[in-house]
Amino acid sequence: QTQIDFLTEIPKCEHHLHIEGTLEPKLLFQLAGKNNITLPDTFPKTHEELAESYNHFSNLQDFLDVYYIGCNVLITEDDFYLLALEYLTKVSKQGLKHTEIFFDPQSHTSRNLSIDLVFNGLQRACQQIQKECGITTKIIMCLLRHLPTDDCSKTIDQASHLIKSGEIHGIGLDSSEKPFPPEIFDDVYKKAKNLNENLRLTAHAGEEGDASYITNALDVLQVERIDHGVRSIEDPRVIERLASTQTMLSVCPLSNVVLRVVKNVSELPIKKFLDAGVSFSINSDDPAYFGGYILDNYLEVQRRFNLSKQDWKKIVTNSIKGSWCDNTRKTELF
Ligand code: ES4
Ligand code: ZN
Repeated sequence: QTQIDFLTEIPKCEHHLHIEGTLEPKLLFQLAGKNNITLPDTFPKTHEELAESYNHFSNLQDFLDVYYIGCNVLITEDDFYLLALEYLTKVSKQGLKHTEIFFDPQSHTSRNLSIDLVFNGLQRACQQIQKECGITTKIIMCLLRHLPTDDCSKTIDQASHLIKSGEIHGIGLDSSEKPFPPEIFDDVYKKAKNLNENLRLTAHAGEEGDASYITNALDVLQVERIDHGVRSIEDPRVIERLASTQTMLSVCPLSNVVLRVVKNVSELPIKKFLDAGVSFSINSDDPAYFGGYILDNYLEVQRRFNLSKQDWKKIVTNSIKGSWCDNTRKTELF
């Protein structure tokens, strides 16, 4: 059995995937044409040039500037449906069993699209793929931390029916991490949680920001998971806390290389997390921009760390445990 077969066959769960980050360059230009969207003059003119430009991001903001331009080509419910269906179809062939999908409503409501239009398109793709391939999904709404908290609060209002019904299963916090620390969003998170006590909470922290961002996300926002979190390794007290509370980190190896958090995947604290008993999952973040989907991220970790079957069993078990599917589904996955 080759390593590719082994890593394809193990039951994988994804917890850190921005659906807008699955917009492949080809589809970006197709949708821009169909929807009559004018791209900036300085934007690459072909999908090949666009894809090539992704090799030259120097940080998170560089990437976000392109990512938000990409968001602008998504207009109709079918655009969101097609986007999600293409992602889910790809990963169904990579042994993905369960995925928790982030979307950024503010990138769309700012262009006068409704949250329902975006959500319905995504949900339709999720329901179809569950029927056809058995992949389970949860949809998580992310707030853009570079926007005023009032705007984030308004977004919670606009999504309140979906939060109350549980169709939006969780809240996350993304976009430029610095200088927007988690504690600014204290009231916004409280307001969301008050709509539904079963609402799950997460936040990006400890990618660009230091370990104190992780501590504040846990203490102030009361999140139960941390997205990225790799800078936890800089503070032994944070490592001890993550391990003792079994708080899962959603680590994104290829993302960290493309956005220059590390020079290559071997610099990530994967072995240190395993040794310290810190729970983490492996994820693709924005696969159309970062050079690979879920399996590519697993393969790169294996290429750099040559983990044992026992290590992989631990990673798979922790990523099932840390998933926000129900216990019946978890039992199926184990
Ligand atoms: C993101 Cl990698 C990353 N970090 C923060 N916000 C994001 N939105 C999409 N990808
Ligand atoms: Zn992310």
